[in-house]
Amino acid sequence: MALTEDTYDVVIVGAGFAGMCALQRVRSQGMTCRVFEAGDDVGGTWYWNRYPGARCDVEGRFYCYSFDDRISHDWTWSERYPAQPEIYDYARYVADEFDLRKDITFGTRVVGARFDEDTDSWTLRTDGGADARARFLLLAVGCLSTSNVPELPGIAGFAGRTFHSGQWPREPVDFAGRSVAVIGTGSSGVQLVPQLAEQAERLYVLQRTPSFSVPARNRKLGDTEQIGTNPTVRAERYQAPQTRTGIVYHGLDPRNVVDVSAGDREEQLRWAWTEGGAGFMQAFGDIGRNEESNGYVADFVRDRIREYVIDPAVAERLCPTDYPIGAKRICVDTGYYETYNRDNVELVDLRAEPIRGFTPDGITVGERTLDVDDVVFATGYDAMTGSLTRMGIEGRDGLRLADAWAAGPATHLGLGVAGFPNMLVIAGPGSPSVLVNMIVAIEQHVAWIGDLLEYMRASGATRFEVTAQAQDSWVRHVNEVAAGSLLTRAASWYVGANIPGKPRIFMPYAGGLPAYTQRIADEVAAGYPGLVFDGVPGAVVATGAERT
Ligand code: N01
Repeated sequence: MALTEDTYDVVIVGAGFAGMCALQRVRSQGMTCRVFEAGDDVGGTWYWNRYPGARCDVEGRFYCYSFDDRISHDWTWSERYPAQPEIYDYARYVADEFDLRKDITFGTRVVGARFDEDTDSWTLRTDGGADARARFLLLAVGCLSTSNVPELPGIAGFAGRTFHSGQWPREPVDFAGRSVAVIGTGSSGVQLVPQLAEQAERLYVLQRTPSFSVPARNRKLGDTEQIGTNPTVRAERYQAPQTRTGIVYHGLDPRNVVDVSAGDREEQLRWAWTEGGAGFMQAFGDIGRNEESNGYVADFVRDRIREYVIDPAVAERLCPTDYPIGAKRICVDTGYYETYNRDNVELVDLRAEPIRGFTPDGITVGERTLDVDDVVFATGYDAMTGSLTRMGIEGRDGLRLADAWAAGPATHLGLGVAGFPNMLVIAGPGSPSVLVNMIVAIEQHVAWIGDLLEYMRASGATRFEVTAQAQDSWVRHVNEVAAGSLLTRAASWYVGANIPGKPRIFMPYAGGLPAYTQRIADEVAAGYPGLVFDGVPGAVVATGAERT
């Protein structure tokens, strides 16, 4: 039974970058809004991921809002790739500038949401008892927010400390003099390993699948390289949404790798490697599409690994060989491969020595037990759907989102879900989200959603719902686009392969921002043909055709 049940126009779940942006937008439209956030502060990913080395792999000048000049022009990034504390500070700065906290309930998790057909509204249950009702439900829970901690035998009996990269303690953790195991070598592990190697007495890196990683080439930024001081930097931030990834890169060669000479290929890849960062994957036009081209680039990176790592056997174990480069999210590192040249670091190849279980003092791999004081899980997330399907969302006729998505997520344009009226997902499955600059993706969705709510206010509609036909058609398109790339060729979290039992569906939209932007603009221009408003198809309203 609810202690209180307040009523709002909009309830937003999550106060990360998506939730904050959405709150500011709906407020500016004169709507009442309440945000529920499980953490004690704003920031989302950048609130939770406080692990040593946590850093953005998008340059700061692109990793900031553009919807209001104040919060982009007045902010200064100290480094090319800002570290977690600075991004968290930025989130707090934005919250202060717009006085966002007064509409956010912190330390409160939404544990149920039910659509009421009689009132066209959602009723939310929270673990704090502060329940709420709202016409619209906006889900801003993040794509990588439900941590994956594998169920390994004996873990409950392990006497040491355990951590997950995405639930890092707020107070600093001291690893000095300790024997530490890191499990996982994705983006989080690749960032953690060099830092932990500096602190710990002994570091074991437990690798199941090696990652391709590109050096970040991080550096300090000067006063003249900021959005507020440099017109070129500013112009590029505003140009970013028109690019494929939401980031402006320079010096890219639009030609296909297979169409250039070996000399030109080497020169361009060396240049991109020296530039550093994820832009390496854009060095040529077809790295993500053509297997042969991709192979050349993967060979180039494997050669760099062999250069960096002194022990040839270790270097070979660090070389990915069974998936195309980029099919798992490319990692961006500072000193990752070089760390394996340290005497206190050992790479444990779990393919040769699988984890058999935990003892009170360590981890048994293959035929030996590693004595460890601390275990750091860098084992990733139940990505894109985990936080949504665990929230107890029930749409029309009691349909549970977890059931509706049992065979994989299905959305219309990555925004709405058939059977779940008045509910919108920000940067959810079926949208570019994790494949592009997340801030650009978020701002785009928030603007589209704001326009939809305004359209409904103007037309007096109280309910919208995605049609099953529009959703099926979008899901087909998302799958077709993914099949035309190499992205489906790895057992990645993009396809849910990291979570036992999760359906293998490629979840984000791989067509790039321009195609997606055009598609969602077309939907608006055509009067929302994929939606039904108060029982009337949007296309009928738009064309003025007779209502039946
Ligand atoms: O997680 P991951 P992440 N036994 O899923 C291994 C973003 N991000 O937190 O590949 C042993 O990529 C797993 O092995 P395998 C970014 O989008 C960004 O690192 O499944 N190992 C893998 O090595 C990124 O892609 C930034 O065989 C197990 C690792 O754990 C996403 O978040 C920084 C295992 C998980 O890698 C997720 O990255 C950090 C098991 N049972 C994160 N289960 C930046 O901006 C899993 N693994 C830089």
